[in-house]
Amino acid sequence: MILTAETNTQLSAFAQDSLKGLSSQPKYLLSKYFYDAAGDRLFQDIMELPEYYLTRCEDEILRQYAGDLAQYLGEAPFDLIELGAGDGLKTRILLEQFQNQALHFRYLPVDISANILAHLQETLSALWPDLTVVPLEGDYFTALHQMPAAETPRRKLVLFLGSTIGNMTLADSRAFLQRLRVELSPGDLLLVGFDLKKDPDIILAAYNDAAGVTSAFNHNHLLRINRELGANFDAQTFLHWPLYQPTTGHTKSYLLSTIAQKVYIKALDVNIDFAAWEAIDMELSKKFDFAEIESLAADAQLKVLTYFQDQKQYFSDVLFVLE
Ligand code: AVI
Repeated sequence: MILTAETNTQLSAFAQDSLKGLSSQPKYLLSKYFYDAAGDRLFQDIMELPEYYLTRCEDEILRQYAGDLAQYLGEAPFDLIELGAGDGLKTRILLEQFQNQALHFRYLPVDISANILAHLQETLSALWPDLTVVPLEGDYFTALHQMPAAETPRRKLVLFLGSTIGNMTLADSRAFLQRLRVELSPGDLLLVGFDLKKDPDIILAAYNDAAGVTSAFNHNHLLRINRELGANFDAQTFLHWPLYQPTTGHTKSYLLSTIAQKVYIKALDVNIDFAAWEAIDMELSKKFDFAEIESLAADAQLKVLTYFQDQKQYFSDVLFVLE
């Protein structure tokens, strides 16, 4: 039987997207599905890797410039909204600084995972019992719409950290910023983490670590299809193959089927044929230059206020204001 996503409305979004991607030419899987419980743990491990400079650079930036950021906010109350808050680890640096300066704000972490939000709220209220935390569960834009109003209108500072914007195509990040802009008012601020173009060896190593954690992270996507959709992928027959393209700044991850094989997916009742060395496109992690960032800002009618950078100038948290 030939199944298509359109004729199988009872299938989960994960099943439909897996089917669509694995039936396409070339094959692809959506990187948003990396993050099941095992994927979350592997990503935590990635962030600790010596080669994965991104997290350390952003930590350094937030530590160094949290005080400068606070100066842009002034005395008036504001809402600190974080898109994709996760465990909120990096944001703790900002929360601490803002608390120490006795700024008046609510923290509104947005995440798709109710579990992560509950955990985050618990940790933060143990640390700072007086901090108002308003967790917003769901996708970014739905959550922003559901945001409970404060007693008086106040400025927003929206955080979109960790180079998550690099997991979108340039066209998608343009559309994302334009859509986000509609949710903001003049004077609102946006802080976005961009990984910058740099020596390709440094970039490639971050996605091809010696311990093989990034490879396991990619393989876990196939294992998730096994677990949740009853497939029989033999992950070891798929080779992790990252590439960096210096003109576009595209860091791509592929899994290559090292042999010709058929994989059966029970929940879909389909066989997927792989030719020897056929690739699955797994992920885009785009690296930016300043001209691209300026052009994204101009298209969303945002103005760059400042580029906060780490000492090595590998990464930038860019502060935008809506004019
Ligand atoms: C979540 N995201 C910003 C990571 C990145 O660098 O693109 C995901 C990742 N993939 C492999 N290593 C890390």
